Order: sequence, then C-alpha cells, then structure tokens
Amino acid sequence: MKDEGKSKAFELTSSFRLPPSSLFMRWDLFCNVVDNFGDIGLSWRLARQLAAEYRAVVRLWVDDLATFKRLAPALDPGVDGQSLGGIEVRRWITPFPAVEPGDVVVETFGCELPASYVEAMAARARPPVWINLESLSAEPWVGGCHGLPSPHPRLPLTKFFFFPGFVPGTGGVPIERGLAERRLAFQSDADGVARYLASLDVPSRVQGERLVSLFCYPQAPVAALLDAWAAGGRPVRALAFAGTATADVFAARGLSGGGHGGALAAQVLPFLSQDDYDRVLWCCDWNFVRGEDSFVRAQLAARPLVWQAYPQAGDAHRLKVEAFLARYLGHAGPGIGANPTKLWAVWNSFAPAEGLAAAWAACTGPGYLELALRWQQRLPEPGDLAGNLAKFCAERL
Ligand code: TRH
Repeated sequence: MKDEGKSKAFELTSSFRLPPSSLFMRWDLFCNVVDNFGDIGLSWRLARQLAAEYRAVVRLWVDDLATFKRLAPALDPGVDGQSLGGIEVRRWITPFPAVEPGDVVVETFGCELPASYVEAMAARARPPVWINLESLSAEPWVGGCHGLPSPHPRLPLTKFFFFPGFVPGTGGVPIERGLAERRLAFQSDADGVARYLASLDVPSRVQGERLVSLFCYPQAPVAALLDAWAAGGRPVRALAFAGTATADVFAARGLSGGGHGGALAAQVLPFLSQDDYDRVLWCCDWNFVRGEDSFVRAQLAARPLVWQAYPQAGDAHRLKVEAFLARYLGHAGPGIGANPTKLWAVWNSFAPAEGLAAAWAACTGPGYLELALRWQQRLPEPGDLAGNLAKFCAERL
C-alpha cells in the first residue's frame, strides 16, 4: 500500500515515471545573472519544481543574490549559504570552493562553470550528466539542436544542449503540476480575485474596466500606449512593478500613486514574489510581458498577452517574435477575429508607435481570449521542462 502511494507521487505530468534509482538525485544548478531577472527567474523556478516534484536535492549557485531577493523576498543576500524552500542556495564566488559535484550539473544560458569544478566533475567515478540549458525559442531549428551532445575537448565529459520550446521534440516550458487547476480555481472565484487585488491596494473595478499589467524593457512605447488608453472610450487600469522601466514611465507622468488621465488609471505595485506575480497575471485581462519567463507565465495565465522580446543586436529577436506568432496564430482557427501581429510589431519597435492605438483596437475583441485559452491548453504537449529534464538526465545516469 505504502509503495503504491509512493510511486503515484512520482507519476509525471508527461507519460513516464522516474526509475527509483534517479530519485533524490543531487543537482547543481549554476546561474550567472547577466542582467534583468530572467536568468535567476528561470533558475529559481526550475530549482523549486525539481525539488518539489522530482525529489531532487538541489544546490543553486547564484552570483547575484541581491537580484535574486527581488523575486524571492525570504532570501538573505548577506549570507553565502542558506536553505530556501528546501533548496540549498549558495553564493557563486571566485575562487570557487572545493565541493563534490552533483549527479546532474546544469549551467543555465551557457554560463561558464568554474574550471576547478569541471575538473572535479571529470574526477568522479561516474561523471555527472552535464546540461547546458538554453534560451526559449519557437524557431524551427530548435528541435534539431535539442539534446545534442558536445564532448569536452580534453576531459571525459559530455555536455548536452537542452532547449526549451513549444513543440514535441523540444524541452517544453516549466509547468508545475496542477498549475492549470490552481489558476482556473483562482480565476473562477471573483470575490477571491477582488480580495487578492485589494491586498495589493488595487481598487475595485469601475464598470467595463480592463485591468492590464505592464512589464517591459525601456524601448517599449509605453507613453504612447498610456496616451491611447487615456484617450480611449473604455476605462483601463494599468499596473506596473516597482523598480522597472515601466514604473519609471509612470513616475515621469505623475501616475505612480494610482493617478488618472482620461480613461486611464495607473498604479505601481511592489516588485512581487514569483508566485504573487503569477497571481497578478491571472487577475489581469491583458498582460504585457517580456524576455522569457514572464512571457511563459502570461501564456499559462490563459489571458491575452503582448510580448516584448529581449532586444538583440541586428534585430535578431525579430525572428523569435515572428516564429512564436506563427505558431501562436496557427492555433487561432477560422473566425477568431483578433490579430495581435501589428500590436506586437509596434511594441517591439518593428513598426512606428503612431499605429499603436489602431493596433490595440484591432485585437481587443473576445477572440484573443479564446486564442489565449486554446494556446494554454496546447502548451503541455511537449511535456514540461522540469519533467523532461529529469527524464533526460535519469536516462543518462
Ligand atoms: O527580466 P527579464 O527581462 O529577463 C531577461 C530574459 O530572460 C532574457 O531572455 C534574458 O536573456 C535576459 O533576461 C538576460 O524577463 P523575464 O525572463 O520575464 O524574467 C522576469 C522574472 O521576474 C520572471 O521570473 C518573473 C519575475 N517577476 C517577479 O517575480 N515579480 C515581479 O513583480 C515581476 C514584474 C517579475
């Protein structure tokens, strides 16, 4: 009886079970915070999910604990080693301490591991499974590169490229077990949503009001969008997050403290924990998101979204936006009646900001909500990222 319960606990969202030998695997996750929150955002999310759902023993090495604390408020950035939510969090320092490497080693986004640590990996009787966790993209080449091995030029080690993605044959995106059910229960409880928003000092909606969250890079034409909303016929309440570029735009326009301009009301929320940020996405009618992790969370919120890709030299991010839209709209089916292409192009500065009001108006019909719901249902098709990673590593141990 007891064993039956135990094996059930390890039933995965996708169609496999981890062999018992791979339970309690020790994982070292390395995160170099290059800029923004995406590096630590994804690393922290993955660490938590591996520990909670795969009984992984996770040690997370992070070189910037101050940034980490923004999305994990319980973290103490003054301490080099601490336990947080069952994860061992260690400051990544130089010189790197002599430690026994884990069974699995994940370098996120190609961050370079300390040379002494790599030597220690090679010295193990059974070398760790070494993963380079890459960035998310909907581009067609991703499937062909996912899982490819790269032998070390000198040491008896192999690194595997692991690509998140949106289609079977890629690593998928992080989707915690039971997330859709929790999200749906939350969204279906109107009183609970109102209570939650009130706890963040967001007032009750005026009739017909659209609630919109904005998390964007400085290049986004936020001021033009606020102008369009202020001049529009339907009330909009826009929420920004403290310490972000959008909050700065709000402040410059005197909107930080819940200010009004025409049909627009705006306010700046604190920068929230990851779980609270999720809840805000679930509450909002529309979410403007950026980078990688907030982009995925907005998709999982099953609400209309506008994505600003991380700007790259030579407009390389344009390919990413176009590739995603091709897949996203591919699910639209006939008669969906909303097309966000123009709005996303303006938002990513691929088209002039003058077109913004018209682009917004073109996709605010109910069709976009339908599209968002359908896409969210398809997202788990490749399996979720943590589960796929656990399986990939268990097979190679
Ligand atoms: O912060 P980002 O712009 O991170 C970017 C991207 O990941 C990009 O691809 C990468 O190359 C670059 O960093 C270096 O956007 P992203 O990916 O959405 O990460 C934001 C994280 O912050 C995400 O985990 C959600 C979280 N967050 C909170 O926890 N609370 C908040 O209040 C907000 C606004 C965000």
